[in-house]
Formats: sequence, structure tokens, C-alpha cells
Amino acid sequence: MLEKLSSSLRGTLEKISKALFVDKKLINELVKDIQKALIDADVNIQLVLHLSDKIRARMIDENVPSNVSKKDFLIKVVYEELIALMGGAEKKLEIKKKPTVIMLVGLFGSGKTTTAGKLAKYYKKYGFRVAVLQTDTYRPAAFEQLEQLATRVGVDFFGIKNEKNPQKIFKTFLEKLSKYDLVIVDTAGRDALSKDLIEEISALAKLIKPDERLLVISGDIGQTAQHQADEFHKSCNVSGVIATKMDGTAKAGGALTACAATGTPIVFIGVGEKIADIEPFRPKNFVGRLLGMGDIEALLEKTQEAISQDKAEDLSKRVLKGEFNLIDLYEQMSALKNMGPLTKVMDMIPGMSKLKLPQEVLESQEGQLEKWKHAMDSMTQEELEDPVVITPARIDRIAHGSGTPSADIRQLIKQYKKSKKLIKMLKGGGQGVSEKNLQKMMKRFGVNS
Ligand SMILES: Nc1nc2c(ncn2[C@@H]2O[C@H](COP(=O)(O)OP(=O)(O)OP(=O)(O)O)[C@@H](O)[C@H]2O)c(=O)[nH]1
Ligand SMILES: [Mg+2]
Repeated sequence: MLEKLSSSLRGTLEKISKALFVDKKLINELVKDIQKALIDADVNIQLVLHLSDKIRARMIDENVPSNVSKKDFLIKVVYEELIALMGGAEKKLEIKKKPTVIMLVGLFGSGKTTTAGKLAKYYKKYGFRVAVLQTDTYRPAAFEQLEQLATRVGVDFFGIKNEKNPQKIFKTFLEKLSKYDLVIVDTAGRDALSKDLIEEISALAKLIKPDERLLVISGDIGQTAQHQADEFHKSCNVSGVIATKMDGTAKAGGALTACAATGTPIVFIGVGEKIADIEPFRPKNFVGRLLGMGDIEALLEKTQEAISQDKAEDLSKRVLKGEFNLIDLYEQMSALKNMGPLTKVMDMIPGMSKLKLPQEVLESQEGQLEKWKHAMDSMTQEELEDPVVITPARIDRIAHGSGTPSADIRQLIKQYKKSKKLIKMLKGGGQGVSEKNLQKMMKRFGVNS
């Protein structure tokens, strides 16, 4: 799916990583590449221009966090803007109320009936009791088509063969359907969004009161999906879109971005004719996959302003166990640099939240960080994990390897020892930190409590 777009975008990212530095020329080149890739995928030109402007503006207006290279930052901006183009946050269908009712609407051949079967299988897999209801009295053999799918999937099917009134069908099964967790309602389509179709859908929706009215759109119509999504949204108030046939069309990007632009979230995508060929649509994962960046999350974590909760917890646990090494020190320092994080770490250590580190301490460490990072890049794993092994001879080796003065490396080790001592004192407090230890520590930092 979207192989061409994917390979073009990957090529562009490779260009960034190979570039010596990020300048205006590179950004312009990158923006041009992305424009071409998106236009080839049938993305609307206005959307493409908007995305280009956003990337350029953000590279000018935003400060690159100091622990992130400009290249990584550029990749992050591209990634985030592509996600926004695909609709931003994920909309998850909630199956909480019993029964949750999903009504599928859309034009002829868009994939409603197939999708009803796919959704039934998808949710059955998660342990929901699912039923499908056929209200399409228009297409010949719609009854049999859904009945067969339901049998294959192993869910219950409801429908009345040869009945012409969709509302009557629903009323007939109203009570039986209330026993299911999820009811998926298939409806009739038309060639175009005619008055006839709008009236039928509106009346049926009024009666059924579905929790979700999902518009099924064929992805191969590309950016013209916008018109369809708009029209359906206006007349039937759809709550989400399912884009089908995303396999085997070069225009899938156009359909996705067009639907996203209408403000209606895309909830699922159909990626093949088989019953299992459906995926929840998560813009973040989708773009990540498109760009081929398995470790994009790691990159983003690095660029996050604050240390993540998990990391902070992990660090504080290790600190309390006394397993504090140079990597931890470095992480702690970078966290400090981005302000606030160490306070977060401290909040998790009993008693520590009372302590406020003086500004000078934070600032003096800041300037060292970059040098220390270089030095640490030249250290072995053993040295990082157990800095006691760093002898003067090793300091010289690290200094040579990293181009950092030996004095800075000695200072790093001194800082490490100081931090370790501090932590020992903390541990000395038994369960938490005693008031006495806290005062001692504050004195050490020149703070008067
Ligand atoms: N390749 C591919 N084909 C699909 C996908 N979803 C549906 N189809 C095919 O599209 C055709 C039409 O699907 P239906 O489910 O019958 O469409 P419908 O919206 O119910 O059509 P009407 O009942 O006529 O309104 C079928 O041949 C499906 O196999 C998909 O995700 N990928
Ligand atoms: Mg159908």
C-alpha cells in the first residue's frame, strides 16, 4: 500500500541524514521532494502547500532543543506535519454501551457489505458478541452476501429476504439485537448521493440511533473523496470514515488526506479483499510505517522537553537501588537541561520533593553537558556502567578519542562521585529521606532551609 509515496518519502529522509548540515537550501529541497511525492499520490495541492508552509515556518520559528541535532529536529517536524495531514490524533471506536450500533453508509460498490463482515471478524476477535443486520433492500442478493460473510466469520446474521422496507427489518429484530455487544448495520448504496439515498439513510438513522455512522469510501477515488465526505457529512452527519481498497491504488494518499481535511476522522482502512484485510487507522503509526522509521518514537522521546514518566520512574528505582552510573548521570543532566525533569524524578523519591536545587548548580552543569557527551561517546560500556574502572591512563585515552580536555573528563567523574554520594545519603534515610539528611544535603548545595 502506498509503496511509491513511501519510497519517495524515505528517499527524502535519507537525503536529510546524508546532508552535512541543515540550511535553507536543504529545507527547500526537502519540501520540494515531499510536495512531489504527495502530489503523485493524488494529495490535494492546497493541502500540500499548507504542509510545505508549516514545515518551513516551524524550522524558522521553533527552537531546536539543545540535545537534538537539527537534522533530527527536521525529521521530527516532517513526521509531525505528515501526521497532521492524515488527521492527527487517532479516533478509536468505543464498544462500551450494549449494544453499540455501527451503521455503515456509502455509495454503490464502496465496500460496505464487505466491511460489515470485516468489522464483525475484527471485533469478534476481541471477544465481543457481534451481530450483523442487513437493511439493504436495494441491491439484489445483498441479503445472501452478508449472510454468507456472517457464516464465514461465525457471527449472527439478521435480515428478511424480499422485504422492501429497511425500517421494518430493524424493528423486527430490535429486541433480539439488544443482547449483543456490537451490532453492525449494512445499508443500501446508490450511484451518487441522491435525495433518495439521503432520505433513506436519514430516516433509518433516526430510527436506529446508531452510535457511529461510518461512511465507507473507496480509496481509489483519490482526492475526490473530499467532495463525497463533505456531502455525506452535511446530510447524514457521519462520525467517521472507513477508506477501503487502499491496496492497489496509487491514489490512497489523496483519499486519506482528503477525508482528514473534512474533519471527519478515518477510523479503519480496508487493505484487501480478504475478510481479515482491515486495520484501525492510526495516523501516527501509519506515517511511521510510511517513512520506514521503526525508531521514530525513540527519536521523539529524545526531543521531548521533559524526561518521560517511565524513564523517570526507572531512573529513580535504580537510583534507590544504588545502581547509579554515568549514563544515568548524563540522562539526569540532559533532563535538567530541559528544565523540570529532575524535579519530576525527585518527586518520586520520598522526601525529595521538598528539596529545591539552586539555579547555579543547574546552570554550571549545563555548559558541561555537550563536552561530557563527547567524552562519554569515547568510553567503553564497562566504563559507563562502572566508572570506578576509569584510571588516569584511561582518562587520557578518552580525552584523545573524544577531543575533550582531560580536565573536563576528571570533572565529569568528580561530578559523578558527588552525585553518587548524594544518593548514598538519600538511601541512608532508610525508607525515605530523613529531615536531617535533607538539611545536610542542602548545606552541601549551599541552600539554607
Ligand atoms: N481490493 C479490495 N477490494 C475491496 C475492499 N473492500 C471491498 N472490496 C471489493 O469491492 C467490491 C464491492 O464491495 P461491497 O462490499 O459489495 O460494496 P458495497 O458498498 O456493499 O456495494 P453496494 O452493496 O452495491 O452498495 C467487492 O468486490 C469487494 O471485494 C478492499 O479493502 N480492498
Ligand atoms: Mg452492499
